[in-house]
Amino acid sequence: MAAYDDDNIFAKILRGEIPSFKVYEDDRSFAFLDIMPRSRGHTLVIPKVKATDLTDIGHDDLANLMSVVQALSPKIRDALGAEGFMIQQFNGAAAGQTVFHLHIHIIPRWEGESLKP
Ligand code: DGP
Repeated sequence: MAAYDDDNIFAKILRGEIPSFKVYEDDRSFAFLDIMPRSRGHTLVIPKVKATDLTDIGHDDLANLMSVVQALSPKIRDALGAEGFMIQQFNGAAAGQTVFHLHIHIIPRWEGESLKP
């Protein structure tokens, strides 16, 4: 696994160097709308600690991150009137990861509505 790159896009978003549409923030995590949404309200949740992927974060930080995902997901679903939500997370370029700061996708879903490509 490559070393964490301080200039990855999400690190720049965390530092406020690149704008984002903030959905939630606390002292350990940040959530914002995905720029290439697969459905309305597609949100990314990231830890503030430097972690390239799931293998690069401590248990306590991961537990905190997933607690935020658990709390935020139904709120996003209900705010949008969605009927469900998908959680996705990619590790490594071969698996489809394109930004190498750990992130969890929350993708709201509606019955019969296809995901955007
Ligand atoms: P992946 O690494 O495949 O899990 O996907 C990264 C996601 O990050 C992808 O859905 C698009 C999103 N993304 C990439 N660059 C930006 C950006 O500058 N701003 C925002 N809000 N999202 C981004």
